[in-house]
Amino acid sequence: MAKTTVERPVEDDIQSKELLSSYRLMLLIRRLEESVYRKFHEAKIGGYLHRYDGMEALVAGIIPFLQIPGDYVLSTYRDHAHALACGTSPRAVMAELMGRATGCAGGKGGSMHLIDPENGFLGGDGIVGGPVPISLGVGYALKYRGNGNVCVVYFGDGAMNQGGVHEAMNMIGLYRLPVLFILENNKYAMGTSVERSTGQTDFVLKAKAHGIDGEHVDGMDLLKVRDVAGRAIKKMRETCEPYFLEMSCYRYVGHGIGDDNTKAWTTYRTEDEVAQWRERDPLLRTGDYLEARGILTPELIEKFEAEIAAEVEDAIEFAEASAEPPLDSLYENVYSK
Ligand SMILES: Cc1ncc(C[n+]2csc(CCOP(=O)(O)OP(=O)(O)O)c2C)c(N)n1
Ligand SMILES: [Mg+2]
Repeated sequence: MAKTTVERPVEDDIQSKELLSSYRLMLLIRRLEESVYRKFHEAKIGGYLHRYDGMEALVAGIIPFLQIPGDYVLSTYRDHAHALACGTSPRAVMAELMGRATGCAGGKGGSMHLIDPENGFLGGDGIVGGPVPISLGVGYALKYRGNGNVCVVYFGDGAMNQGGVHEAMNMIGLYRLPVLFILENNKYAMGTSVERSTGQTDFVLKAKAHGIDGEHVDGMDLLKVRDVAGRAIKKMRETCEPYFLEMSCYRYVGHGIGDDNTKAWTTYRTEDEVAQWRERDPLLRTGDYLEARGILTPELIEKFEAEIAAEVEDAIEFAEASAEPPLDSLYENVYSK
């Protein structure tokens, strides 16, 4: 018997395509982070690094809504995902991690300082809370230009205890600048839980104290993130107002590469806690959602996995074959001209 095809509204098709592409982006981020862990332990990557495993929906559900060029993204040191979501190639990310001249910061930034202004990514930042005062300047410039552009700034629950963050938020609230705050509430700042570091654990209330409206979002749910962020960004373009999203999320591995990734629960979180959050993995949940609707199939997952494995391998080969920055470039780009 011939299969009957169900007519679906065009919006459904657009939504399906977007969801599929966000799913693939999350898979790329996860697989790249896993490869980065291996490469660090092979001593191919030096310095330090922080992974985004578990938090992928926070970039895959927001950054695709941005208009680049025009909009900007600022991130913390946990920034590989943000660069990839902005469109920085896996080659340029991997080469930067390996300190090569072909990296997106010319091999001088490393993991915490990926940057790609042409793709709207104004960089990661090793200073906890550092991106927020920068977003004040970016937001001011965007308001001044008046093109309806927005600046999305990512920062952590620990960063919310930094003085400079509140000074900047005060001014963003005062000047009504188009800054979208994405508070990555992954429950810990290194090994210190939110409950042990602040008397007010509701971060939206803290934003409201600065005259900035906001809401809580389940950051493990790609659809919810997309829904809230899509509406917020659309409104911000019309009103040129700041907005604040507290994203409840979780990092699956240790704080950084020095915090044993395989036994991250031994000191400050329990194995049970990690396992419970693993059940809410945004990749699995989005995959299940798409499979249930016939948008994703096991064959397509296999195809994505194969393509991504090749992309990551290509990035590694490219980085390893690239030269380190020449010694006489040491003083280049120290100051802007
Ligand atoms: C100004 C400053 N103080 C302290 C540190 C050391 N430090 C690095 S990461 C970190 C924890 C930040 O936690 P959070 O803001 O929740 O971000 P997460 O790592 O959870 O993404 C600290 C204290 C730093 N890099 N900068
Ligand atoms: Mg945190």
